[in-house]
Amino acid sequence: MSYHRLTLSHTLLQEQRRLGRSGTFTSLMNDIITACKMVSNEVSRGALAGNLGVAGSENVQGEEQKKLDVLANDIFLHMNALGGKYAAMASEELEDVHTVHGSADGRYLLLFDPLDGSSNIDVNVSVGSIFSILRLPEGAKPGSAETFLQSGVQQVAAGYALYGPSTMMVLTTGSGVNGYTLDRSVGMFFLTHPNMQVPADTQEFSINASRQRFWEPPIKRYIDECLSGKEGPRGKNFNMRWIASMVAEVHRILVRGGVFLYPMDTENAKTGGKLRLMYEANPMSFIIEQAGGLATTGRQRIMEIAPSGLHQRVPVILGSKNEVERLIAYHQE
Ligand code: AHM
Ligand code: MG
Repeated sequence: MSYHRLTLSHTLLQEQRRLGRSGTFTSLMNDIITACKMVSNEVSRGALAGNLGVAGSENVQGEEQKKLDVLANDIFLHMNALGGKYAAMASEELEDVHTVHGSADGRYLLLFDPLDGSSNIDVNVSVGSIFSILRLPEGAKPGSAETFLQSGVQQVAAGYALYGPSTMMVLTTGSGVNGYTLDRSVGMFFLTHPNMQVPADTQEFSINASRQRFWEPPIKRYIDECLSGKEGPRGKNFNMRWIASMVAEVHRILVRGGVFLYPMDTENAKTGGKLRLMYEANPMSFIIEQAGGLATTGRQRIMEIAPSGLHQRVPVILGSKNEVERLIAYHQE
């Protein structure tokens, strides 16, 4: 029963009191929560609201935008500008930084992927929103892309909303990871998954196997060994999952362990990989590390990458500690 549980807003208030903070962060988190509830509503209404299908436009990455990509982006921009606490925002769907007008005292920066995994929308499979919060550097001019180019270790908070059979919000502010479930009847998120932990070992991996012919030797080796099961060098059988929705994939790993790979391969090497550092890889790495897992490119800790651009792409390997360590070792050999 949800009335015996803490709400997300209450846990934020508790944290604010514990740290003696002014409430700015709590207020900007409340705007994100509202935005996610609105996106959840649009996602769940689907075809009834005419929300499926393509928008007829392309984003900065040259990808075809879905109607819900555009709608979710508009919701995020609007709701998060209202509080005036952000100096600027950056989105997967926007080429340039979006300066928040009338926010002279805005001290934070918001990065987001408003609807991740959007190839799943029309087939009614889970999608999500991902966000990352940074501080506006002292004396920096809001509105320049350079202010956003901070490494992942500088994130103040990161989280995602998962629009699945239930809508969930998973959040870290740097002291563990908590998961909340939306109770639609009262429109509030309740704490249902306190202190989420990624198990150190796993027998489950996720990778888009259609790209196998492009993989580098360490990835080929790792997957071959998993596939050879009990009789192979790992001495155990592995299961495989691929949802094509990073939020759903990371959520599964937080709940029952696993390893997620979207590596750089010979085909995507020219762009550095597929997933975007600033609003996909960094926030997810922060969450996974806070839950006891690891996140790497194979050659470098993702959160230590010095970003070179707002839409930079990177290889991503994350999840259960012992598997990710094994993958790092294979890359070093
Ligand atoms: P998107 O932000 O355009 O939706 O792309 C990111 C998504 C991730 O959620 C997912 O892991 C990956 O792209 C799936 O890629 P693929 O279609 O190659 O399997
Ligand atoms: Mg995305």
